Amino acid sequence: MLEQSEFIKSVYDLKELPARKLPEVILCGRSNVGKSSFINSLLGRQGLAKISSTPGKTRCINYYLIDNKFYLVDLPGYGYAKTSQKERLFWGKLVSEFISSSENIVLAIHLIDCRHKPTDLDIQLNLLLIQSRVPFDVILSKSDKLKQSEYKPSRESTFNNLAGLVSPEDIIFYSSIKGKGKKEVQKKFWELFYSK
Ligand SMILES: Nc1nc2c(ncn2[C@@H]2O[C@H](COP(=O)(O)OP(=O)(O)OP(=O)(O)O)[C@@H](O)[C@H]2O)c(=O)[nH]1
Ligand SMILES: [Mg+2]
Repeated sequence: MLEQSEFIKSVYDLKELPARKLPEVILCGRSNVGKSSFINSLLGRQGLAKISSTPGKTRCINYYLIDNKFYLVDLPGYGYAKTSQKERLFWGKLVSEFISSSENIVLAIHLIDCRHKPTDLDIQLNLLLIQSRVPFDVILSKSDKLKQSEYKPSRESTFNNLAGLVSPEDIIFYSSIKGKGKKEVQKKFWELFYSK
């Protein structure tokens, strides 16, 4: 499981989506929240998805083929203040059109930094996923930055600010550095793609 991973292509225009249709798991969330790091740590392949300390690194939709079964799709992050208005609009449009029009998304992983409460753009994304009837999981990233006592408040503030979640306990904490949460995420992939 999650053994073979291969970069397929970068997409800047929805007309360029891969011709081969497969189920997709998409990674979405604010710029710098750790989407690309999540992909690398989950696959155990540092450097597969590009990471940088400069936010806004992922500027296009990147497709990775996993075990010849499904695509992991790294989406551009939103909400980086220094990005020009024109570029922000371009990415916002690309991501929202992608989510609302895709018929292949089986799961959206919405990453939120565990130290911050969901932003307005997180709330917009949450509503877009619900409207588009895309199943989603909320994962709190960078959990290595939290003290034990901060887990419960972090989970509750996320739960209280987003719609469509059944219980705060459904929210997973993840750390790309420590590997926390990896087993729980692997279990989800197992159930989606490998157990049948
Ligand atoms: N402490 C800590 N830092 C992390 C973790 N995951 C990512 N980072 C750091 O956060 C920064 C952004 O990570 P990326 O994976 O590039 O974030 P992204 O969401 O892909 O960003 P964009 O491509 O701009 O949308 C980098 O400096 C990472 O090293 C984590 O689990 N813990
Ligand atoms: Mg990225």
